[in-house]
Amino acid sequence: VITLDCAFNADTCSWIQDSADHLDWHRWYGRSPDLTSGPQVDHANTTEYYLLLKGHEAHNGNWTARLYSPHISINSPRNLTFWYHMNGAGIGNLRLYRENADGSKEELFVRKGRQGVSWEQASVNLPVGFYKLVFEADAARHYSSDLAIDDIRLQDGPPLIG
Ligand SMILES: [Ca+2]
Ligand SMILES: [Ca+2]
Repeated sequence: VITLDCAFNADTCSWIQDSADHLDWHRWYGRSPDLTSGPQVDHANTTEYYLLLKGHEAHNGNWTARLYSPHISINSPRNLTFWYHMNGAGIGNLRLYRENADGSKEELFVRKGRQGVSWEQASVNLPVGFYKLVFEADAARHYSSDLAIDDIRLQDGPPLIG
């Protein structure tokens, strides 16, 4: 059984950092290092962890950080929720897409630029199929561009089989 659920408080659960991209997400707690972007606390408003893209690391051409799920089989449409924090003048893009076995991709969610001061919840429909999910983020500037995600949860339904 595979779970996509993750609060990032102990580790990244089943989610895997891509080693073929340019940089990694950081598991971080408390205030993000950029003073004009990023969250103060994780989504649960605790001293626990979230996942952070450090904008000053990311702003170098089209540098991205990706996070992969394991292969999953979705046999009937499912709903995935997660929380994101995108507050800063230099915020780039946050994408969630599916990557199929043949390498083709389909975007499921995208936000571009500043979205407000608070954590916001995303609700994404996962289509039927066999694929990996990929979170991908970048930065528009090297400052004011820290971007965070937290609390991924697959909503009601049967356990996932890889
Ligand atoms: Ca958390
Ligand atoms: Ca990486």
